[in-house]
Amino acid sequence: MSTAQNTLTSSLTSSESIRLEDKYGAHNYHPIPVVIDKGEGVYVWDLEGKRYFDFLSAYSAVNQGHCHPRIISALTEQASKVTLTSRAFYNSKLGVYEKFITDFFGYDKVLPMNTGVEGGETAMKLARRWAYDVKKVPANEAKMVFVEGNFWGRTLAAISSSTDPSSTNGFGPFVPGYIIVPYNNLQALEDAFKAEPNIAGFMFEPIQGEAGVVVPDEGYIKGVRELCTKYNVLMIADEVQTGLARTGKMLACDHENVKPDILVLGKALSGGVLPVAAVLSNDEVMLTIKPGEHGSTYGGNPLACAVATEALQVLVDENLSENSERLGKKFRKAMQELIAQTDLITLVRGKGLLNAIVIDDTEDSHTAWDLCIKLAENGLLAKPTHGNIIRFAPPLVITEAQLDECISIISSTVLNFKR
Ligand code: IF1
Repeated sequence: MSTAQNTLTSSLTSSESIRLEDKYGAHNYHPIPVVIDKGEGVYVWDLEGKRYFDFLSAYSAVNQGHCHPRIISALTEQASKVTLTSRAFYNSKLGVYEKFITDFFGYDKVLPMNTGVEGGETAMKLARRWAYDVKKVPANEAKMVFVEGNFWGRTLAAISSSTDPSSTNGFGPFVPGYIIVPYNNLQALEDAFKAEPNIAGFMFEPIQGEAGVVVPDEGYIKGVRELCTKYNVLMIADEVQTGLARTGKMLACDHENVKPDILVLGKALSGGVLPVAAVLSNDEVMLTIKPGEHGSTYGGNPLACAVATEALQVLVDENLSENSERLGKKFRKAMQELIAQTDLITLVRGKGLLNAIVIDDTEDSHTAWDLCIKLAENGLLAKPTHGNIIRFAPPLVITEAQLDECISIISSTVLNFKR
């Protein structure tokens, strides 16, 4: 029995689908004109059956590959039992999942949420409560420190920390109590900590994703840890995009053996199957929030617990961190060799399989966009972040042979590209 949706889409063409989105959907995105109808592993297919390599992975939400069979079976098995109970009651999956994920990352407790930005907001609320209850900051005086170029979502609290006009213009007024410092600058961070006694937390990405895969200097993460400890500020790592094997370690903080006070996860925590986020910390922080003071309708639902448990186990069983580390090195080496043959690309940067190339043109040029259109024609999907930067982030299940094919698609497209 075909579902209503399948009946509606059975004879749809890509251009009809785009027209429907344009007519009936908000215009809050400008997608690459490809209509994805099916996904499996590193591949997606459009409505006409054309196959592409997915080199964006839904912004690192499908690290385990599209529709991973183990994750899908965890989903379907639980979906046939119970999907949502609310937290008004206990459910048989949550406690088991909470033990699993806190053991997995080495924290006392987890607060389950749904989207990455909910994770960030939860981390910020925890930090503020800890500041008032434990650090004894005067009421409503708690400050949060963020870095220039940060991106942690689209809510008003998130965009209030943004230095990107496309995130902030026309959405004021903004959440007060924020201090913004340059990224990758330990002196500026210490100066801010010295100048302000009422800081609750410092939230940052160990590698900045949306800013264009900005990798900080070796030692920055460790330096942040030391300064947060020295000045009694909670170190909050937003690993929504960099976490879960994406950068070649389970967490980007693992590259410097650093343990944040609060860890925020999302995206690939569910393998791209449904929104699942998690905020992990130890009791001193986590227990400052009392019953009824925070939560969400879907947070900790049994379906999410079943899916997230399997999604995490797949990362380990399939050695996806190691694959990401090894093939990431191969990819950046290949891009360096390509850069030597073209003036279109100025540099490649990244860690593991979170990489980006910088196009030799201005931020407001459409060269990167035009190159992505050509890449799509040649069977590889990617999209520029800011203007002239293209992020390359395939699912971590990619094989060496598949990566070789993608490298040749990128190289031939670049070498044949006409500005
Ligand atoms: C969009 C960007 C990426 C994130 C980090 C928290 C969140 C994100 C480091 C919030 C979300 C998504 C949002 C999505 C596109 C994508 C994105 F381009 F917007 F900036 F990946 F870089 N922390 N990033 O990257 O998680 O609430 O979305 O689940 O808004 O267009 P979310």
